[in-house]
Amino acid sequence: MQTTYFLFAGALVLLHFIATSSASIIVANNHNNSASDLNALLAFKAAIFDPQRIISTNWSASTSVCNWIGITCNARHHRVAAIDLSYMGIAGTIPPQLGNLSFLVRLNVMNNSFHGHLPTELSRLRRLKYINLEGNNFEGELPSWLGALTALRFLSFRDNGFSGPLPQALFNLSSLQIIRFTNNSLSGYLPAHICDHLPQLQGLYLSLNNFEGEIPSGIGECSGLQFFSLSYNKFRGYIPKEFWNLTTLTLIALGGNDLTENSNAVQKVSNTYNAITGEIPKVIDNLYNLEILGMERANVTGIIPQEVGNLSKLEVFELDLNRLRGPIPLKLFNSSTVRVIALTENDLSGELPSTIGAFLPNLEELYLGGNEFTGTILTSISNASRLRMLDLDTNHFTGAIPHSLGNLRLLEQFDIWQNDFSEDSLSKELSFIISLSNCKHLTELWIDDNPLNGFIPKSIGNLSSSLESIIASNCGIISEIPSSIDVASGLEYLHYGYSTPIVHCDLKPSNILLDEDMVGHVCDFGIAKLLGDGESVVQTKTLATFGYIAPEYGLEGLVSTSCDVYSFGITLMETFTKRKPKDEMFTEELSLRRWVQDCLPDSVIQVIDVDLLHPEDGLVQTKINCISSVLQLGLSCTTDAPKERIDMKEVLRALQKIKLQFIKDITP
Ligand SMILES: *[C@@H]1O[C@H](CO)[C@@H](O)[C@H](O)[C@H]1NC(C)=O
Ligand SMILES: *[C@@H]1O[C@H](CO)[C@@H](O)[C@H](O)[C@H]1NC(C)=O
Ligand SMILES: *[C@@H]1O[C@H](CO)[C@@H](O)[C@H](O)[C@H]1NC(C)=O
Ligand SMILES: *[C@@H]1O[C@H](CO)[C@@H](O)[C@H](O)[C@H]1NC(C)=O
Ligand SMILES: *[C@@H]1O[C@H](CO)[C@@H](O)[C@H](O)[C@H]1NC(C)=O
Ligand SMILES: *[C@@H]1O[C@H](CO)[C@@H](O)[C@H](O)[C@H]1NC(C)=O
Ligand SMILES: *[C@@H]1O[C@H](CO)[C@@H](O)[C@H](O)[C@H]1NC(C)=O
Ligand SMILES: *[C@@H]1O[C@H](CO)[C@@H](O)[C@H](O)[C@H]1NC(C)=O
Ligand SMILES: *[C@@H]1O[C@H](CO)[C@@H](O)[C@H](O)[C@H]1NC(C)=O
Ligand SMILES: *[C@@H]1O[C@H](CO)[C@@H](O)[C@H](O)[C@H]1NC(C)=O
Ligand SMILES: *[C@@H]1O[C@H](CO)[C@@H](O)[C@H](O)[C@H]1NC(C)=O
Ligand SMILES: CC(=O)N[C@H]1CO[C@H](CO)[C@@H](O)[C@@H]1O
Repeated sequence: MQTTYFLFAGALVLLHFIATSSASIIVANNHNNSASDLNALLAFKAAIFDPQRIISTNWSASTSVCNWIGITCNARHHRVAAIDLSYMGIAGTIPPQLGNLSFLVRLNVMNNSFHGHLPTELSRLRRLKYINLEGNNFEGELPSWLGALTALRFLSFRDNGFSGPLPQALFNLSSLQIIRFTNNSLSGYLPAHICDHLPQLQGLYLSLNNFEGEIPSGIGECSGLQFFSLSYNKFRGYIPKEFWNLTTLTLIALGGNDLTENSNAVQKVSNTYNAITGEIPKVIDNLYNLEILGMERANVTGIIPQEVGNLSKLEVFELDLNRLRGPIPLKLFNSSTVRVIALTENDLSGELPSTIGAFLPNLEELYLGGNEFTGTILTSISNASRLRMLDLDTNHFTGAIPHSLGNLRLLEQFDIWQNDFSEDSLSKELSFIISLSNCKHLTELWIDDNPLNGFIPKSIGNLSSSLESIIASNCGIISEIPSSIDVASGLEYLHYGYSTPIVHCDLKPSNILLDEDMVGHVCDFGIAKLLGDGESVVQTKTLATFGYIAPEYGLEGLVSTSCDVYSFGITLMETFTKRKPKDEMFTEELSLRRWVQDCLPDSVIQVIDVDLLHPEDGLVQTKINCISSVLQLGLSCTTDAPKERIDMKEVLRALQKIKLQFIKDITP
């Protein structure tokens, strides 16, 4: 009997050995894990398409699953607790066997190409706290079994193809903190008592779906809500007044661009493109942690309440495209935190406060265009020294534009067109533009439909730095002439385009910017001068650049439009000889001008930059003739006596003639 027993036990051992021998290594190496973890992951491996062969080579049955890439086991049971296959460039489906990973707490397959439906078996994952399926191609309705995942805290299906309504059971998951369904095809209504069983809810992200109906007043019960995102849906109606009681709200991103929730410091109310109607309630002051208030196109009306001044952390205040009326509360201009004030396209009115800018140390963007504001634009605006964008267009501002705006070193864009400025104050704009020369970042200037806009370049480089590349290019001289013409016509406009002539005073190649289309623009009005009524010459300190400066300006400080003509002539000579006036070959006796003069016309080839000639095209003589004419023009621009110089109108005509002649000569 005893023997028999022994034999039986031995047979059992043997049987066991035989049964497991094919998988013996697996069992031996995973003896701490349940076999079902292994089987589940092997089933997962089989369901994954892995072009980079990361999973297929790493998930080897000869090592413990706990050492597999993307797998983390818990310390106590050595069971699979987390799967993180994010950003692995893999595709495939989630197999039902994954529901056997009964210790699974985290599942993250973010940013891959998984597709298909979620298997019902996942409902068995009672320990699951974190599901991140973002950035895949999952589809189908949101399963109601999600309601069985009672430990769930974080649920993100962002950027997938889920459709249909939100399952009611979802709103029973009392541990849920984050629900993120941004950018799917979900539809239907939000439940009236959305928050009743979600005491922990911190973030609700539903932007970029097809939800409709009203925002339920029950939202006011989500007393811990910090992040709320509903934009790009079809919501209608009022923002419920209970909403404004959510003093914990730190990010209410109802906008499509709400993807920066990585920081708790981001605090935002954004309500872009909804048809929510109503007034901004006074309880706005409860939102004392609010940093961003964005309600563009939310169809809100009423006035901006004084309480906005209580938002002591406010950084971004965006209420464009609404129907707000009345003045802007003064307190909004007394904020040390605010960076953006955007109120374009409302019916706001009144004057801007006389201290505007004085108490806005961090203001970078101020958009007030398309309202009914009146009064003058006050010089104190330049106290907002970080201002980059200033948009005041389409209002009823009058008076002059303050020169102090030139102190706004960071200004990139200034727009004040379509206001009620008189002709007189418009001419004052010119001196204003000159004052903007410090604004090195200025790329857009909208004052009026006047061509001075063209003087502020959208540059990619300037003439001296791109000279070489142009010359190296096959364009040869044909591109030099047009950009010289651009510059000449710019100067001609400065000199004659207005009742008050402007003298640039510092024309030189490095102040000519070429844009993408190789169109030349004059820039750097740093020392430009406005000639007053009837004045043709003013006396001033000399600040211009040696070598390009007209003698009467350099010696006596006499400024007239002829100074620009002189500088232009030197610039022309430099362009076509590729010699700077300060080149070491020049001396007191032999200046660039003198050198050119001595060689014209017979030895002109000695001064021409040979790189312009490209002998291979057989047009050398034509080009020499053309450049010869240009250099002759340069000489006419640079006579010592200003009275003997031609003016910019003549320069422009001459250049155009040279160009036409050249085109005629090279056209067969
Ligand atoms: C199994 O668990 C023991 C402790 O219980 C540990 O020492 C051993 O490393 C584990 N083996 C594997 C393969 O995880
Ligand atoms: C799998 O990847 C992990 C983590 O990168 C690594 O430690 C392990 O050695 C790899 N195993 C195999 C068999 O390649
Ligand atoms: C795992 O899951 C599959 C499919 O859901 C099931 O057929 C199987 O019995 C489960 N158990 C084990 C131990 O693999
Ligand atoms: C929405 O998700 C899709 C992928 O499902 C992605 O291609 C698209 O860029 C996303 N849209 C936005 C606005 O993020
Ligand atoms: C939600 O929970 C409540 C109370 O526990 C229960 O009465 C209700 O049936 C649940 N609803 C769903 C859809 O699970
Ligand atoms: C807002 O909260 C206050 C006090 O916390 C309460 O008295 C008031 O009724 C609430 N308002 C709404 C609309 O829920
Ligand atoms: C804005 O609200 C008004 C009044 O509630 C309504 O008549 C109008 O149609 C709304 N506009 C939009 C674009 O929803
Ligand atoms: C908000 O502002 C109003 C009016 O400016 C003021 O009376 C009120 O005390 C402020 N509330 C808080 C909480 O600071
Ligand atoms: C703005 O702040 C200044 C300086 O702190 C203060 O003198 C002024 O009264 C404030 N204005 C408003 C409207 O709060
Ligand atoms: C604001 O600017 C004006 C003029 O530009 C200046 O006189 C004044 O001192 C500035 N005030 C502050 C508070 O910076
Ligand atoms: C023009 O280019 C030169 C050389 O790159 C540079 O030193 C100069 O600052 C530039 N001028 C302007 C106005 O950008
Ligand atoms: C679908 C998707 O989100 N793809 C992104 C995955 O991550 C890489 C690298 O971060 C991105 O370049 C892809 O756009």
